[in-house]
Parts: sequence; structure tokens; C-alpha cells
Amino acid sequence: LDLNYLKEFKVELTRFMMAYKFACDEMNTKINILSDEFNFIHDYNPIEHVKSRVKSPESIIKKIQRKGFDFSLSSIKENIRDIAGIRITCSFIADIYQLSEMLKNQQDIKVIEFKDYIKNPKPNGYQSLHMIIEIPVFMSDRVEYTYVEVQIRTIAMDFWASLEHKIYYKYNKDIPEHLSQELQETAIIAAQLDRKMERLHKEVSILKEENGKDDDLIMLA
Ligand code: 0O2
Repeated sequence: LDLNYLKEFKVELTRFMMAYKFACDEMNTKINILSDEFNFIHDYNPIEHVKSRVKSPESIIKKIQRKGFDFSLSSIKENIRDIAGIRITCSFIADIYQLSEMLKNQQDIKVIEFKDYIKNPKPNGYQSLHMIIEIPVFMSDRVEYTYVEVQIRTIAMDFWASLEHKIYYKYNKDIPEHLSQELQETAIIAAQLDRKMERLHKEVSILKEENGKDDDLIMLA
């Protein structure tokens, strides 16, 4: 291989990967703004935490091989849509949908794919809301429209998914029957927990609102 070509390709690849890092930065800013504003209006934080990552070149190459795509930057850009990934953990299910709506409504965000594994969990029990979005990243000489995978879930869903992920890899993607059975059961328990916590939260919010009104009246009097 031509050394000059390799040098050029390295620069191109580094620049290519940078756009994904910037896309993650942009998304983190957007989410921080929404979180702070939501906190101000509703007086509680709907977002427990946010994690973002850029897929490593090794994982990108593995995925291209697994899916049989071309080894070119344009093919990577079009076909591997989770190079930039954001995972948002919310307190309650209602927050997940509210947050996804807020993101959808932003003018520079284009929703490419929307998968609701909360309404339709995967057969193994996996729950989460997934969106592939496209956002513009403004570089010095061009605009790079970049895909970002956004996963939004509750703490219980995240707890389940991280354990399942560990078990999945521990058993080399072939989980023994009794374990997958138990995982399915725990996914149902996690969903029940989410519903109960949300119900409690709503009840307390109503009480807080009523007390708040009383306090306002006392202040006025
Ligand atoms: P990792 O290691 O987390 O990055 P594709 O992304 O095209 O290969 P698909 O099915 O179109 O696959 O995408 P989908 O269903 O939106 O899932 C993408 C990501 O969601 C996965 O990325 C996981 O992070 C997560 N996910 C999906 N299903 C499961 C599941 O059953 N258990 C767990 N724990 N996580 C899941 P990766 O690249 O597969 O994995």
C-alpha cells in the first residue's frame, strides 16, 4: 500500500471520527439544557444520568464484517448508525416519552428510526426506547449530517440490560434456558417496579401541588 495514501486515509478517518465526537457533545448539551429546564419547571430531575460513547474503530470494523458492508467511509457512515451513542437514564417511563418528544421537536434533529421496546419488549425481556437521529455538525468547511443512536430507559430497565449484557457475553451469546427464563421474569418485575414507582411519584406530586397552593395562599394572607 502507498504510504502517502495511508497517511491521507488516517487523516480522513480521524476527521471522520471527530464528527461523531462532536455529535455526542452536541447531544450532551441539548440534553443538559432540557434537563435543567425540566428541573426548573417541574421541580424534579427527570434525568438520572447520561452516558455517551463513540464506537471504537475495532467495533466498527467487526460490525461491518458481521453485516457484510463495504469497507469505505461512505458505507460506514450510511450503514453503521450507532457510531455515536447516547444512553439516557430517566426516573420514570413518562419522562422517557416526554424527553423523546422534546428531542423529536427540535428543528435540527431528524428522526430516522424510532423503536419502542417499552411498548413492545424484545422476546428476552429487553426494554428501552431507541431512536436513530440525524443532526448537523458544523465543521470548519462543511456540515456533516451525523447519525446518533439515542437509547432512553429507566433505572430498572438499565439495571436489567446491564446484567443481561454481562450474562449474554459470559455465555458467548448462548444463554442457558433456565437463566433466560429467569431474565424474562425479572424483566416483568422491573416493569412492575417502574409502574409502581411512577404511581407513587404521581400521588406525591399531586399532594405537593396542593400543599404548594396552600403555601401560596398563606404567603398572600
Ligand atoms: P453494544 O455492545 O451495547 O453496542 P444493530 O444496532 O443494527 O446491530 P438492531 O437490532 O437494529 O441492531 O438495533 P437495536 O435493536 O436498536 O439495538 C441496538 C443496541 O441496543 C445494542 O447495541 C444494545 O446496546 C442495545 N440492545 C438491544 N437489544 C438488547 C438486548 O437484548 N439486551 C441488551 N442488554 N441490550 C440490547 P449493540 O451494538 O448490539 O451492543
